[in-house]
Formats: sequence, C-alpha cells, structure tokens
Amino acid sequence: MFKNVIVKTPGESYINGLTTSDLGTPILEKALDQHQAYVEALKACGVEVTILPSNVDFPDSTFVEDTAVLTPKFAVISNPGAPSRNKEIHEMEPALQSFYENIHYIQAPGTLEGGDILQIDDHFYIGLSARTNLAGAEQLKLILELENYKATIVQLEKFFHLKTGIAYLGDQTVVVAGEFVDHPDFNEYTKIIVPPEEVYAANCIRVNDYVIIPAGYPVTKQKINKAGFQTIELEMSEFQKLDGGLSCLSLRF
Ligand code: CIR
Repeated sequence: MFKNVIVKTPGESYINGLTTSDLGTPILEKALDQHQAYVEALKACGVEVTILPSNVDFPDSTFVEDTAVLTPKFAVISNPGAPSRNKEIHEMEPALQSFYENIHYIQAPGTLEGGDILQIDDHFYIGLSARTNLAGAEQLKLILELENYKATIVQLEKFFHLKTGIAYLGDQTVVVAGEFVDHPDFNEYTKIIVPPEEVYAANCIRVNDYVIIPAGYPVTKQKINKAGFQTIELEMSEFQKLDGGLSCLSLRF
C-alpha cells in the first residue's frame, strides 16, 4: 500500500522541456488540466498528495520520478543524467527530508534517473540508459543490497527509460512492451503483453486498489482488467509529447 505521493505542478517553461518525440509542443493549459486530473485520480486511490510548486528554471521538473528512488524505510536521491535536469534534486531534497531520516545519494560520475528503476517486491531492476550509467547503477545496487534488497542491472536497447517499457502491477504480474516482452530477466513473472501500437500504455502505475493507465489503449486496458485489476484512465497527451508517462509524474511511497 502507498500512503504518500509527491507531485510537482508543470511551470510555464514546461513547453520547452526535453523530448525525442515528434508529437508537437505541449499546450500548457491542457497539461495543467491533465496534471490536476492525475492528482484527483491519486486521491481516489487513497493516498495523501504533496504538491510541490512549479519552478520555471526546470522545464522537465514535473517528472519528479526521476529525482529519487523511494522505499518504506529510506530514500535515494538520484543524479539525473540530463544536464538541464540535474539540479532538480536540490528542490526535491527538502521535500524528502520531511518524510525520511535515512537518505542515500547517487554521486558523480554516477548518473541515475528514477524512471530507470523498477521495484518488484524486494527486487529492484536498474536500467542502463542514456540517463543512467553503470557507475550510477552500481552505486544504487550496493545501497539496495546493504538494505537487504535484491538488485539486477538491465541494459536497455531502445527504450528511453526502463519504465517506458515495463510496469509492475503486483501479484507477480508485469506489463511489458517491445524489448521486454521476451527479456530473460522478466521471464519469471506473469506477463501482460502490450501490442506494438499501444506501447505508450506500458507505462502504467498500480496505486493501491487501482491501476492507472493512459486513455486510448483499449487492448492493454482489456488485458489488465481481465487479469483482475481495476483501471482508471487518464488523458496524457501533453506529457507524452515530452516523453513522459504516468509513472514519471509522481514519487509514490
Ligand atoms: C526528459 O526527457 O527527461 C523528460 N522530458 C521526460 C522524463 C520522463 N520521465 C520518466 O520516464 N521517468
């Protein structure tokens, strides 16, 4: 069960955030409406939502997931690999200090973004991507093992972040797309396979009794429902334009 969630409102500079997609420039008003709906959906899942104010100096800072890795007992503050995002951690640190006494840090030359970290019960998977390097991944692995978790480092081939292509729903069930459909590291889990035309739906989040999924991906929604999970659908177009998904918009703990 999650009790708390941290989110951060998109600021006016959001439209200038990083992207690799060709879906166009986000519309700020629409992004703010979609963010508000995201907060409401989280509240409907029974969590307390801490909303941090926007900061125009950091266009991508609404994607708070990348700044930390959280467990019930400790936090790890990341070291984002995107230079324009790196200092977002300084704003997240005081927010996390109000919840955690035990805080670890990923240090340069290690880089790591939370979007590359997937927790499956007591086992963490750490993606090596354009944003998370081996030094960052090994630092996190060591921290997690000292805290009695298991950790596996996974080399990404095409996905932007690890969680762009995989989500854990609980009950040993993962949602997988693309390179993770047949990836040996995830063969021990029950797989819900996302068809290629719905790949964006692989980034979904289980929050207590619900799985929140992006709107407009009927095949994936039906498979998740059939596996016994209740879903909430949210419009995500303005976040998808900047390579962001449902997991990216919050830290859940
Ligand atoms: C970036 O390029 O960093 C942002 N535009 C998107 C970050 C998405 N975060 C995530 O997948 N955890």
